Amino acid sequence: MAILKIGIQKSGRLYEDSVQLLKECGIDLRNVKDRLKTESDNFPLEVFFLRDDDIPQYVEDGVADIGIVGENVLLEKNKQVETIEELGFGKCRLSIAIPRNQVYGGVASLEGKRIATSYPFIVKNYLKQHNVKADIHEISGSVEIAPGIGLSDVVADLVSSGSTLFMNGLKEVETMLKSQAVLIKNNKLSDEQLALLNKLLFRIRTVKKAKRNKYVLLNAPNDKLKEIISLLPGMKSPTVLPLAESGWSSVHSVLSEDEFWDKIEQLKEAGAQGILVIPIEKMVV
Ligand code: PRT
Ligand code: ZN
Repeated sequence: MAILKIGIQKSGRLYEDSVQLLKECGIDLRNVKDRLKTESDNFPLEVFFLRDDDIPQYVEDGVADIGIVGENVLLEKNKQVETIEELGFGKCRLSIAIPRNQVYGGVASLEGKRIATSYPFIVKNYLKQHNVKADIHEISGSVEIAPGIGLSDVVADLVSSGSTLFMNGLKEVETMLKSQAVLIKNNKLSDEQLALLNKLLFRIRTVKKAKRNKYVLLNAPNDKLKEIISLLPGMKSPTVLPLAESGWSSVHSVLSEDEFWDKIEQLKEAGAQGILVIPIEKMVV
């Protein structure tokens, strides 16, 4: 029997969401805490808990067949693996930041500067693309304090809310990369493993789709029904049921997150009442 081995982060920012995603895919994991690896009882999946930096290498070597890792780490490590799905969590950007009191003069102004970063490979490529020569200082953590202690002039670091930069007197001036967690795979999986991976991918996409959509229930006066229905996409067409009160109907449909607020406003304007919005757990299309 084939089994799929997945590498996920042992602890840190991607850990919770990675375990949660597997759970939402209906994959039960035993004793997740403080283990190096665990197996699922109800899916042929073995889970390895690793440092995020090691995941691309493990997947390239086939020690793990697939893995969940940030695109920032993936690009930095530059291993021979294939990205198969964006997972929508662990979102951040890799940016250049300079002391807040300085005026930024574009990428060219980085010429000759000392740049502190944990991402030397990505930064080197970025500078090369822009024909800029700078002095890259690789440090493994607390990059944001480097200018304050005189170690560098600027930094290239991960940013999400921006508060770490702010608290250290820095401002973000260039975004080199937008990143999120992705699912990666080894290049030489067997047919049986690929079949398992497809099964897992189908579940992941089903969960992702559900998260992007909401189930909407509303009451509509029958004379406005046509207009209200025209606003709703639904999976095929909306479900319309008569209400006990004559002249009114209940309309059920699915709305995607992107258009959600606009549509709700339009529906209200068109005469919809008692609008209920319900999260969807799984969405198979
Ligand atoms: O132990 P291990 O090596 O596995 O973990 P780690 O310490 O290297 O990584 P970890 O857990 O900090 O991050 C794992 C991954 O989460 C990263 O590789 C990114 O893909 C993703 N991610 C998303 C982030 C952030 N957001 C983030 N904000 N990783 C780090 N940060 C740090 C950033 O370095 C800076 O220090 O958070 C600070 C900035 O946050 P804001 O909100 O103040 O801007
Ligand atoms: Zn790490």
